[in-house]
Amino acid sequence: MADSDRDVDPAPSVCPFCGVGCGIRYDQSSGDARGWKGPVNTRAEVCPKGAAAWDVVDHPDRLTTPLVREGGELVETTWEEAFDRVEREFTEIVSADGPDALSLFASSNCTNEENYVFQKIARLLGTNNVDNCARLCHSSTVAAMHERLGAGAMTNSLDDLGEADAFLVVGANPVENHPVIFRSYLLPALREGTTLIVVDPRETPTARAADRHLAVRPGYDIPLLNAMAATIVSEGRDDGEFCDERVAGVDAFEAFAGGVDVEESAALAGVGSQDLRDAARAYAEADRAAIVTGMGLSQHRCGTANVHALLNLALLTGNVGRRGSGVNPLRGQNNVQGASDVGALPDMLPGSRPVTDGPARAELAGEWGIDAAELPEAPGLTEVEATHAFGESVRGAFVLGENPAVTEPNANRVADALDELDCLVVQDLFVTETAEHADVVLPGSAWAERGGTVTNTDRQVLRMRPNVAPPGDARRDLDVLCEIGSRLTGSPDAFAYDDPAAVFEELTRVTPPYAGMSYDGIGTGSQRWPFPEGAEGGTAVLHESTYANGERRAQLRVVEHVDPVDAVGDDDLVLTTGRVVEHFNSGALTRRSDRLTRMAGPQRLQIHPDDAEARGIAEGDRVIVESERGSVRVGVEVTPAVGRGRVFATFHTAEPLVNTLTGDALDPVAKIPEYKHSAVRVRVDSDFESQ
Ligand SMILES: Nc1nc2c(c(=O)[nH]1)N[C@H]1C(S)=C(S)[C@@H](COP(=O)(O)OP(=O)(O)OC[C@H]3O[C@@H](n4cnc5c(=O)[nH]c(N)nc54)[C@H](O)[C@@H]3O)O[C@H]1N2
Ligand SMILES: Nc1nc2c(c(=O)[nH]1)N[C@H]1C(S)=C(S)[C@@H](COP(=O)(O)OP(=O)(O)OC[C@H]3O[C@@H](n4cnc5c(=O)[nH]c(N)nc54)[C@H](O)[C@@H]3O)O[C@H]1N2
Ligand code: SF4
Ligand SMILES: [Mo]
Repeated sequence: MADSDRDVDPAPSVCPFCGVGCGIRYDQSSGDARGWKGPVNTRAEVCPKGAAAWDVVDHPDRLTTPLVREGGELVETTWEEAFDRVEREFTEIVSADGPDALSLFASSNCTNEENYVFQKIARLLGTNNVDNCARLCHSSTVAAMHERLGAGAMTNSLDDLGEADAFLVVGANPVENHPVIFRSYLLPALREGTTLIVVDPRETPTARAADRHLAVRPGYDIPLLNAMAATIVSEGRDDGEFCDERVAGVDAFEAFAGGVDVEESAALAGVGSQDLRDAARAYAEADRAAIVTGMGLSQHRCGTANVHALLNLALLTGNVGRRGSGVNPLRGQNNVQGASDVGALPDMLPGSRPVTDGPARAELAGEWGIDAAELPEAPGLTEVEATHAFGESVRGAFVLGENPAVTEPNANRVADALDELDCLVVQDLFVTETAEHADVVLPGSAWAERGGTVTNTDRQVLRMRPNVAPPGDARRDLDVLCEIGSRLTGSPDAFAYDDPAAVFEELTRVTPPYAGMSYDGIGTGSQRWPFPEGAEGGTAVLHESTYANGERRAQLRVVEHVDPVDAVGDDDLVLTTGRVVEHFNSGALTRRSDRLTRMAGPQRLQIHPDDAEARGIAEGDRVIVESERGSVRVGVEVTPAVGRGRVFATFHTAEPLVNTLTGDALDPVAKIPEYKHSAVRVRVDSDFESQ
């Protein structure tokens, strides 16, 4: 399968998909991608996506030359003309409306170095309008954990999770979405007797592996988690010693918990009260219990509050700061953790320090040779807020390695918004659904065509290495961004890096958790943040004697249920969206792999047999699914696994475009969209039947 025109070098690199960070590389004997024994996939194991990763690299649809829009059409052009166009149009926008009229979408699919350079462009231009799609996945988790514990990241390492006596998995489906974590880190513990409790509306493959499955009503995790906390408190199963030493606000929380009606809360959450109590006991009785969490909790208009309610359980039971415990958000893309660590966020400088933090501003300005006063101080727009401002306060956007036309909520609105821009620049591997709206499309580099570092879900910084040169005239993302930065800011010196290692060296100086790391030191292993001197390889378990914010105690928090935004009428069903193992996010990459597409089969709306029957829907029918925002046509799979009153679809396809159905409501703190609760009506597509 190797592209015969390109020389290949099977240097160890990192899988471009999920945040597990498996080591993969080109394998000459098979002409395909293969795992190598990396720091995470220590036996060289990979999942079906990792195994198919080469399909993307030498795919015939790859962009091999820049494109610009002329007379309404995207036409091929030279790099010089493409760069000139970006420079001219963005400079005009900045002169007319100021730097905040630009918005930069960074990429969790790109390296730390690329994201660092990208946010440097924004900030040297004078705007904090830079964000990455961590916004769409764990921004709520990060907000709650950062506030309560001082660090928005997995509290524990994958290695020590296996020591847990119980796993409480809330709103995550690691069997499909973090397969190597499930198989290599969780499953061995389950085989040794660790209890698995899963809270998920659907009977997912993860739920099927569970000892206890609470099929929560979508959007009703707070009553469920509060009732678990109330059970723990009323039965005296909290860890008094830990609460005395490491927790604050215990009395107020216990008073609140005393007032929680477990029966009523369980009914509201759609689960049996006995099942709920048993799950609470199983979690609290375990000597070590680890929470694993994901999108089912985070992607709600009450995402941050959801995570606050979850953190209460860990604090009450003393399951923080010890091996085999903690609160562990499994991160999305291979570098969603790093993109945020290095400052591709509208409110944070590198190192998760607020854009208003005086010492951090001074440090960054010193490194960049500017006056701290030149750095923008007002927090910028988050991704979804930015699309709401397209054509109004935002006139130009640069989208690096993201496909918002498919992945942002309320897709009809997003498509219109993209067209409202004076200038949209997209840097990608393919002419994606987003690139179809662009004025300039820049051909970037795939995973196997770059060097640099990514930070995986358990805070390990890993190195990618090029296996092959980019195809045709495509260029390495970092080289493209440095040229753009140099032209837009008029400071070529600020972007004159010899290689990714030079960028890494700079970023370690201004990103405190990465201080002391080195490119050579990482080698084919990893360095984990925080990385204090003497802690070999970094710190596995956070919050051991003090929390990451230096505090000895973390607060318990009273959290009240928030009703979902969409009211659910009598004939409505609740749509939740999510993932399957074979496809990745917008599907821009995996839909182009024939083997993955074959394995996954066509997109299907899952519907319960009772709900199907009530609507005269049978297996294999095509249906129209309609929300207040729009409608899609899709085939159905009739299955009890989805639960009564609920339907499920993935968002991996452009046709049907499931995000046509989702809404614009945002969590007030983290600005994460409501992807997991939309009221929809479903009916047979009679046009289709009659065809
Ligand atoms: N195969 C594959 N792997 C991936 C990805 C992919 O697209 N495909 N994407 C990567 C990315 S970017 C991310 S962020 C991660 C996400 O990984 P996960 O967090 O596992 O993602 P989801 O499948 O979106 O959602 C998890 C579960 O939440 C459940 N859920 C829905 N609503 C609720 C609710 O109200 N409460 C609760 N408790 N659960 C609910 C869904 O049924 C679903 O099973 O995966 C990463 N890995
Ligand atoms: N309904 C619904 N919608 C969701 C979610 C959900 O659960 N339900 N989940 C949300 C979540 S958690 C996330 S993270 C987002 C993901 O949203 P996106 O980030 O928009 O999705 P991806 O498909 O990962 O987009 C990556 C793009 O980058 C390109 N790309 C990949 N690698 C490279 C590279 O190395 N260089 C360059 N230049 N380009 C590259 C790909 O071709 C693709 O077009 O979707 C969100 N949308
Ligand atoms: S588990 Fe994630 S990182 Fe590992 S091979 Fe699969 S997609 Fe890639
Ligand atoms: Mo994500």
